[in-house]
Amino acid sequence: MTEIGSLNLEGMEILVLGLGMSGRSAAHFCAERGARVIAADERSADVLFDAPESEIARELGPQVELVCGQPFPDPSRFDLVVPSPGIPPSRYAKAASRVWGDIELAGRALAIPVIAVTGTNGKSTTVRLIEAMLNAAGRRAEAAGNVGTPALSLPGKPLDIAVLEVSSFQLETIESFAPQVAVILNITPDHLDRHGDLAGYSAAKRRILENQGPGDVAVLDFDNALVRGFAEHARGEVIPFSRQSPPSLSNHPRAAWIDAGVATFADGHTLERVPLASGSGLSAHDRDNVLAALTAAWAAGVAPLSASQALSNFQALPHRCEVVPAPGPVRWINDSKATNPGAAQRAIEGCEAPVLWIAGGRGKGLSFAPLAEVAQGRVKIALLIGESTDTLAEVLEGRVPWESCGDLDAAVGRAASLADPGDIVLLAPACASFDQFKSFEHRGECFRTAVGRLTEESPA
Ligand code: UMA
Ligand code: ADP
Repeated sequence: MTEIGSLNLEGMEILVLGLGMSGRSAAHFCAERGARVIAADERSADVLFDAPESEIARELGPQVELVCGQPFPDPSRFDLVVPSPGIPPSRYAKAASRVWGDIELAGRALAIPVIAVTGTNGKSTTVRLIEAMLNAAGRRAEAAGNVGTPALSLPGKPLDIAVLEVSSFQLETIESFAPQVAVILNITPDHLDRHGDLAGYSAAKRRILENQGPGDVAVLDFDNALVRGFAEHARGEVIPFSRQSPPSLSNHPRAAWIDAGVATFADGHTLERVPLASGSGLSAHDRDNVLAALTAAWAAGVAPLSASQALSNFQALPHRCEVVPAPGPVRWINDSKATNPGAAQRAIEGCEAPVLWIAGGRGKGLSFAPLAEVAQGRVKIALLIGESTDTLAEVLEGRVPWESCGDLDAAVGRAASLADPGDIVLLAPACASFDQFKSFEHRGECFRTAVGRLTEESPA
C-alpha cells in the first residue's frame, strides 16, 4: 500500500480533467500512488503538448490513459475526479461522486505544516517572501501552487514546511484542506465571470478557513472590510494585520501593523518592532505583503526580526511595478501583472509623480469606475490599448484625458512624446493580456522591449 500523510489512492479509478501544468502533475501523482487514471483534455494532443503524445504518455506511465481532443468522459463512472483549476465546477460537479483538486490532494499527502495564502492581489509576492523568510530562519521551505509550480510537486521532498499560493479556483475543489496558517490578503473584484458576483468570489476565498481547527491560525488583512468580516468564521486564532492602524487588541492578543514605517508585532503587552527596510524593487503596496509575510512566518514560529533578515536579499517579482531601466528623466514602470482594477488602482496610488497610464486589454467584466476616481488628478493622460478601450474611455470621459492608441508599441511611443521630466509612465492594464499577448509576462516583456527601443532611437 502506498501511503503518504493520510492519502491512499491504491486501486482507485480517477478522472483528471485538464492536462495543463496542474492536471499533468495530478495524473502523475495519482498513478504513482497506484490509481488507474484517465487524464482528459478537450484540446487535441498536437495543440496541447510540445512533445509527441507518446512521449508525454511515457512520462506519465502505463497507469495513465490520455484522452485528448474529445469531450470529457462521464465523471460519474469514477471514484474521484481531479479537475484543473481552470475548469469550472459546472463541467463536473453534479455528476461526480467525489471531487478533490490538487490542493486537496497535496494537503492530504503532505506530512508537514502548510502555510496557504489567498487574496486578490499580492499572493505570489507574499508566498515568495514567506518562503525566503522561513529559509533565512533555517526552515526548509518551498513555495508552490498557483504561483506556477503545481502543489503536487512538493510531497516527498525533504521540507520542514510548505508555502502554497491558493486561488479561488483551487479553493472550490477542497474538501478537508486545513492549512496550519491561512493568510488572506485583500479581496477586490476579480474572476466574477467564474464566481458570479463578489459574494461568490469571496465565499470561495473564505473556504481556506473552513477546515481549520483551534490550533491553527488565520492571518487576515483587517484593512479590507470583506476579509475583516471573515474573522467571525475563523475556528483558530486570528492574527489581524493592518498598514493603517493597530487592530483592536482586546479581541486579538496577537496583531501586527505598520507604525511610521516600522512593522509592529504585539503579543499581549509585548511588542516587537521591525524597521521595514525594503527589498530590492519592492513597491509601496509590497509593504502590505511584507507585513503579511512577516506575520505568517511569526504564526509559524519564526520571530519577525529573524524573518526580516530575508528582506535585504529579496528580489521583487518581475512585471509587478518593476522599474524598467531607461536613461532620461522619465520613469517607466511595468506592472503588467495588474490584470484587475484593484491592482491597477494600487499601482496608480503608489506613484508619487504625474502618471501617463497605459491601460486596457481583455476586460473581465469588472467595473472600472473606482479606477477613474483614483486616476482623476493623478493621471495626466490615459493611453488606451486593446479590446477594453471603449469601456475604459467611457468611465474616464470628463475626468481623465485619454487617447486610443490601439496597441502597446503605439502607447509607449505616444507616452515618450508626451512625458515631461519627472513623470512616470505606468503600464498597469487592469485587464487580462490575451487579446494581444500570450500572457501577462509576454505583455511585460513587450513593454520592456518597446522602452528599450526608445533608448536606442534617442541615445542619451
Ligand atoms: N481545459 C479543458 N476544458 C476546459 C477548460 C480547460 O480541457 O473547459 C484544459 C485546457 O485545454 C488546458 C488545461 O485544461 O490544457 C488547463 O488547465 P488550467 O487552466 O487549470 O491551467 P494549468 O496549466 O493547470 O494551471 C493551473 C492554474 N491555472 C488557472 O488557474 C487558470 C495556474 O494559475 C497555476 O499556476 C497552475 O495550475 C499550477 O498550480 C495561473 C492563473 O492564471 C497562473 N491563475 C489564476 C490567477 O492567478 O488569477 C487563478
Ligand atoms: P497575485 O499572485 O495575487 O496575482 P502578485 O504578487 O503576482 O499577486 O501581484 C499581482 C498584481 O497585484 C501586481 O500588479 C502587483 O503590483 C499588485 N499587488 C501586489 N501586492 C498588492 C497588494 N497588496 N494590494 C494590491 N495590489 C497588489
